[in-house]
Amino acid sequence: MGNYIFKRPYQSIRNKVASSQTTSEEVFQHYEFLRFVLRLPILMPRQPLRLIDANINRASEGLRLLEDVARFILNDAGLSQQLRAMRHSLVEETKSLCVKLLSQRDSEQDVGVGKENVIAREAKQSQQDLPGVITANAKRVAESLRVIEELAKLPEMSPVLPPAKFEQLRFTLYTLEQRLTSRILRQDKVKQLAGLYVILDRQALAGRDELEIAEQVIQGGAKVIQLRDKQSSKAELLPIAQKLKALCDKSAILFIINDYLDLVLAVAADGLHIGQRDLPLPIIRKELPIDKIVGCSVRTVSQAIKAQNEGADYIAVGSIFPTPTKKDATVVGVNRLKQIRQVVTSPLLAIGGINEDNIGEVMAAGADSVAVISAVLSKGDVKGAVQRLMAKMRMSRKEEHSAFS
Ligand code: TZP
Ligand code: MG
Repeated sequence: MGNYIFKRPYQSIRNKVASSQTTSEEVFQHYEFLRFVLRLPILMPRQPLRLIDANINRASEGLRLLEDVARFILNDAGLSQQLRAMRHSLVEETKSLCVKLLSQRDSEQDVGVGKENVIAREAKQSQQDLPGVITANAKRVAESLRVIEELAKLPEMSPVLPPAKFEQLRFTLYTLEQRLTSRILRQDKVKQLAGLYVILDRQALAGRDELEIAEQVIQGGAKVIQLRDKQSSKAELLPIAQKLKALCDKSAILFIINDYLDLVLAVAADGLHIGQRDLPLPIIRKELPIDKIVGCSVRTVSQAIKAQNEGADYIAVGSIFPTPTKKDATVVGVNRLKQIRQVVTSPLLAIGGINEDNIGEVMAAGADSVAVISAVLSKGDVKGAVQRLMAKMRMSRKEEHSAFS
């Protein structure tokens, strides 16, 4: 019978309970009758309140951790804002119970304090890395929300604690956990984009061996290689992509494929590069494993904002200068890069007509990195060309402004 909180006006019920074998359900019904007649407050069971209090605390602690990962590690304003909104709505939904919950808190008597249970042990084991920490905390939040949801279904609870709200929060969490984990899994790859990005355009290679040139590019110190071919069949490209992938893996270089989602999947490349006429980014995201990066080419400020909102891992802005490599490319100029830099926080890659003479200007305009074809592939000394471009890029990079840092 100690299950329910009795106040002085309910003394008669208390006496009745003490002197008979009345069940708690009967007590609850008596009380509900009196409550209706005397306009008394809703009777709250004591133990569920204690459980709800503990689980609200657990859920909001876990949410805070996820929010901080999004904010301080990923610098992702959108994601951290969504997690903060979730935490606030948890507080909002339970606000009316705040005093009652605090009254039932009895941390000193908590038999679970200081004891490591199986879940905690498993969580610790999986927390060796950041994705593990995220998974463990998201699980903790989901479990707590589920507990609150189940308790909210008790007849005496549901009027003040709508169970559907907690179910909704749980499903929002599942989506945010997936976004957070996939961002974390791609973060290291995105960081590598800070190095020079060399596009192995097979037409620009003009019959030279892709693998030999790729080796020189890697020796020069480039950090990303993209395979681009606007003419060959995918059947022709597949073995080339496989060899390049193996070489890049061996050298810890990122391997990106232009245009072809299916080739990325077939060779397990690190990512895909798309333009404005390729499949939309949200469709591509659904098809690619969550650890693959996607880059998107843009010409305008609105295209850049859209690419960022749709979750592009990097945005290629170009063509910055006129280029013989892509004669039909719209030349957008360095100013366009500056405009995009002002509104977009995603890593920006400048592309189009960039060489040793203008790379400094492009970096100063806000590029995080640079992608080149002819500045490397038109040179006899490929390795030397990469080294010189990288040296100039390093010189002009202002670390504190880099989206990769
Ligand atoms: N997209 C915009 S310009 C361009 C592409 C693929 C060509 C870049 O080649 P280059 O030789 O570095 O100007
Ligand atoms: Mg394309």
